[in-house]
This record gives sequence, structure tokens and C-alpha cells, in this order.
Amino acid sequence: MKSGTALIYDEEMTKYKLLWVDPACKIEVPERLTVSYKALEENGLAQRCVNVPVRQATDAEILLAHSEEYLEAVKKTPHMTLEELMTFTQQYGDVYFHPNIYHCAKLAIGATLQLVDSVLTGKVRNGMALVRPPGHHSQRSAANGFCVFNNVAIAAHYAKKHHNVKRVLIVDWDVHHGQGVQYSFEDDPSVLYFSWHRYEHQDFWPKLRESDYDSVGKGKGAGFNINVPWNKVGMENSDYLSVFFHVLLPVAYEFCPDLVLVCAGFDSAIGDPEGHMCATPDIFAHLTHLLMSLAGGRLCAVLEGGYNLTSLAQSVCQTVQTLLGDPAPQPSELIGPCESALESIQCVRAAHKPYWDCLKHAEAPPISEPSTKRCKQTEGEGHGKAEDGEKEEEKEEMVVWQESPSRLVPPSRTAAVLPAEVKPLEGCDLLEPSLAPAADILQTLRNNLLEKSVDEGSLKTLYSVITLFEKMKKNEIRNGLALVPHVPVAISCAVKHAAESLTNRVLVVFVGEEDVTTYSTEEGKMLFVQISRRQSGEQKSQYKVSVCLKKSPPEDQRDVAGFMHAVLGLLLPLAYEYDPGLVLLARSPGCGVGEAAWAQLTSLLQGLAQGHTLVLLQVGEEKALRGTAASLQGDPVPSLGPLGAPPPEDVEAVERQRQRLQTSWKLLQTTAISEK
Ligand code: Q9C
Ligand code: ZN
Repeated sequence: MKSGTALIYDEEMTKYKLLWVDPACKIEVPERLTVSYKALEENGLAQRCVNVPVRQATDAEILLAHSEEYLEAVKKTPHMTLEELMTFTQQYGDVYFHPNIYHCAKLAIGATLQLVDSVLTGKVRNGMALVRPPGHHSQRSAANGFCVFNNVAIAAHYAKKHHNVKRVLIVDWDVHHGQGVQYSFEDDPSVLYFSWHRYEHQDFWPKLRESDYDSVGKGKGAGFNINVPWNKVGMENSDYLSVFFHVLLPVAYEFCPDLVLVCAGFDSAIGDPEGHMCATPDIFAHLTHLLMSLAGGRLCAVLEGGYNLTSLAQSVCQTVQTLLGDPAPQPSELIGPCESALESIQCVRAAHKPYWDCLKHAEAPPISEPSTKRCKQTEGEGHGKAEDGEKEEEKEEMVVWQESPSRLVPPSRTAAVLPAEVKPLEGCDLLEPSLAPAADILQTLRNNLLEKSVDEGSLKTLYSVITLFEKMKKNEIRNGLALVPHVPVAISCAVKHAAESLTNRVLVVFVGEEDVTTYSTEEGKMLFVQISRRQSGEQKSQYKVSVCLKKSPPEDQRDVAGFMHAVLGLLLPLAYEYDPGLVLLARSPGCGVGEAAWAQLTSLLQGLAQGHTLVLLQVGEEKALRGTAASLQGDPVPSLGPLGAPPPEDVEAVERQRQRLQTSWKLLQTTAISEK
């Protein structure tokens, strides 16, 4: 089984710096790497990674994305005088050269390729390369924006050439547009490039027309370039997650990459002097987690920007800790996207509607002109906080944020409750059903389940489910799995217990047709989401959501594209905004969800509630046991294969619920209120 996280770093890459005065370049300092690596060591993360050495890139590798003339020119820089270096530098934008930068740039590519090799040969599952200089701005024949060679673009070409990789997804979460990557793959449908970036109606560096949402790729590559321009600063966690739920993830699942490369710049985090965004470092745990379900978990993160050393180090730690498989922290304060973000989301979805089945139903754009032509709005930040009018060049404001609490890793990852005749699951701790249930709890169970005649054995199993619940609450176990005699009864029972034991916010996700008695609990203590094939009556509560997907004969598998459409566009946004303390995931026999789609759902939901997921399967569903357990234990999730169009009935069903709920749950929104 492929496991392990590679970390690739070499101090040699700290050995170049700016040798003259240049305000545009002074933020790109060697300490960016040393503080990041030191933080990884101090948090015990570096020690848990597989240490892979860097190497130098060869000329042939550099030439995968650059011209011979440019390579030959850069080759001369180690021998230049200071004055010659300054002159050489001047032909490019916002970059500097140093006698040792060519050497470091070759190591930065080499580190990236070592990472790609380690992941694609199965030596590790995923990994991160901490490199300088960064790469995503550099172009075929030009250095730019602190970048000399395009590390990630070279890596994508390399993976295709040397590892039989057919489709590569590049996710650029740096706050700047990686125009170099865009240019490299503009007409190439085998590489899907996604970038969000500070844009401000083309006022923000690199101020390119082609960074707007309407640059979708060219020729055969049309649809394979996705730009999300941020037209205001101050974007928060909600804005980033909204873009993932409503733009990137649906398209990425439809694309079905064999490899995910991340241009992992952290200047998109709070406190960064370039980005001026407000997303906190823990958001990178979630962005990473969400991407880890793609491409069988083959994810390579490569450092790009990030200039606030504190924010950078925290963000790097969040990313690496997630790659290692630790549960993500509970996302803080998801209040929904701001109007400006929604406007961008709506525009991107509309621009890509012709190319992606998952966006076929996307709404018309709110405005027909691109961001550039619209009136420039300088009056405030995305979420409406007042700017103090200070000139940013003169005084860098102090930004403070709460450091995310250290991530709790329970001593046991998965505990299972299984009937005696079922073979134990590898890697799962078996919960002994021999414990004598406390009399009062048994009584409660009996009282609640009176109408069903429950035998002693079933009662004991139900009691064990409650024990799993309690163990998750106490952080003794991370997640649990139980095979129960009757799923709807077990859900009722667990919910009842949760309500009585003052458990905070339980998310119940039930895939199945049966009615589940959910005892009226205090509003909001539980969010119940059912995915069924049976039309249910009118729904009124914002805490009870039922989505009815396409009916098909019982033996048929549910349409995977329709199911994922509901998961990504409805369930995940609801779940994240609700922010549960526990997740109860259950399915009943014949629910029609294929094993791969079920594993995806199980895996995606583990980003919530610090990974506290309790899965209930019904006796008779033994064949789903091993896959579910593997997913709970963090094994790579198999990909679903490229998805086709979701059935129109499914799209409609999801849409109905989104319309009903989006005023209460703002992460469901995909459209701006009005033209501004
Ligand atoms: N106010 C990367 O993040 N512009 N490059 C600096 C100073 C250049 C960013 C303007 C920013 C380059 C990899
Ligand atoms: Zn950047």
C-alpha cells in the first residue's frame, strides 16, 4: 500500500539573495525557506516525512519548458559582475539575479522532479518540495516575478513524458497569477491549469488582460485554463472554499487527473504584504485535504510565494501535516463568500459552461464585460472592512490572527464494531462488544425503540455504536465503523444519544430510502442530509435536507456524476458551513452508490469534525466493509474515472435544494445579488 509523505528541501537553496536595493524584490528572502523548514521540524512534521534528496535539473529537463537561448543566457549569470547582473536583470520584470541563483534554480527544478518521481513510482503517496527560486511566473524565454525556471510547468511535462501520465491538474493557490504556467499549457487539453489571483480589475501585478476569467485556453485546450480573478482584497476562508466547491472540484472530478501538482504559494494567506487577503493558515489544511481525494492521492505541492514569514511557516505546516494524514482543524468562521467573490465565481462558471458538463446548468454571467472593463472599485475590501487609507508602500500594517490550535491526533485511528462472525478488519481496533451496557442507557434505548422489537444482541450493538460515539468525543479514537442490524434504527439511536449527551452539532448523512425518526432536537443541534431515490414531501427546515436523485432499478448503480454533483455542490458546502463536531455517515442496503463513489464521500467528509466520522453499514453489506475501512484509515481513494454529464433530474433536484437553502447556508451560493 502506497503511504508516506516526501519532504524535499536543501539549505543550498537559501544561498542567494538580493544584492542591491529594489523595493519590488526585497520580500523574496532566504529566510522564507529556513523559517518554513524550522517550523516543520519544531512541530515534529519534518521528522515524519520521507526525506528525499534534491538534485540538479539537466539541460534537457529545463528545455521542456524553456528556450535554448534563454537557458544559455541564464547559464552565464554565475560569472557576471554585480553590474552585469543588474543589467541582465533589467530586461525582466520584478526579479533579481545573483551569482548562485542559476545553481539554486536547477536545484528547485530537481527537487520538484524528485518529488514527482517519488510519488509516481509509488515510493511515497504525496509530498512537498520547499524551493527557491519559485517558478510559476517564469516563461519560455523570460524570468519574471522572482522566478527563473518554471518548476511546476517542467514537472507537468516531465510527468507526461517519463511516467505515462495522461492528465495533470495544476492548482495554483498562490495569490498571483502564474501566467508562465498558463502560457505553457494554453492549448494543451492534457494539463488543466487552475489559478485564483488578486486582480482588482487588472490593477494588480502582473496586470495582464489574460489573467481574467475569460481566458479559458485556446484551440484544443479551450476549457483547460481556469482563472478566478479576485477583484477585491480581504478574501477569506469562505471565499476560497466556495471556489473549490463550485468551480474547481466539480471540474477536477470531471477531468479526472492522474496527478495533482500544486503551485503552493502562501501569499494568499492572512498577513501577506503582497496578497492582503484574510484567509487563515488552517484553510490550507482543507484545500489540501479536498485535493487529496483526486488522482488516487498523488499530490505534489511545490512552494511558490509567501512573504509573511509567520503566516508562511504556519501555512506550510498545515499543508504538510494534512499530506501526512492528520485530521484537519475545524475550519474557522465560515460566513459565506462576499459579493465580489460571488461575482467572480458566477463569471468563471459561465465562462466555462461550454466546456464542462458539470457546469451545463450554470447561470448566465451577471455582467457581460470582463473584469477589466468594469468600473474599478477601490472603496473597500471583499468583506467590507474599512481600509485605513494608509499608503501601503509606506507602512506595512501589522496584521494579527489566531494561530490555529495544534491538531489533535487520537491514539487510535479507526475502531470497529462487528458481529463475531465477521473477520476483523486489518488496521482497525475492534471494540469489544462484551462490555456490559449501563442499565440506564439500555433503558433509554428500549424506551426509544419500543415499537421495534429489538433483541438483546441488537441492543448490545446499538450500545457499542454509542460507545464509539463517546470515544470519538473524548478523542480516544478518530473515526469508527459499525455493522448494525438496522441502519435507520441505529441512526435514530445515535442521534437521540447525541442530543441527550449535549453533543455539539452532529451532521448526519444518510444514503438510503427509509424514513429515519429523528427525535426533535434543539434547532441546529443536528443537520440531517439524506440522499435518496424517493421523492419526499415539502421540506421546511434548514436543518433537514433531502435530495432525491434519479430513480433507477434497484440493482443499478446510481449515476456517479449525479451523485458527485450532489456531494460537491450541496452536501460539502452545507457540511462546512454547519461545522459539525461529529459526522455520522450511513447507508442502507441497495442504496445504489458504487464502492468508489462511497469511498470518495467517506474520504471527503473526513475534512470535517477533525476527522470524527462514524460510519454505519447494515449487516449484509459486508462487501462494502473493507473499502469503507480503508477510506477511514486514510488509504488513497480510487478515482472515479472521467465523469460525464450528471442526469438533468439530479441537477434539478440539487438546484431545488440549493435555491431553498442558500439564504440560510451562504456557502451554497453561486451567484451575485446584482450588478454593481
Ligand atoms: N509590491 C511570487 O509570488 N511584484 N512572485 C512585487 C512589490 C512581484 C511574486 C511588487 C511579485 C512576484 C512567486
Ligand atoms: Zn505569489
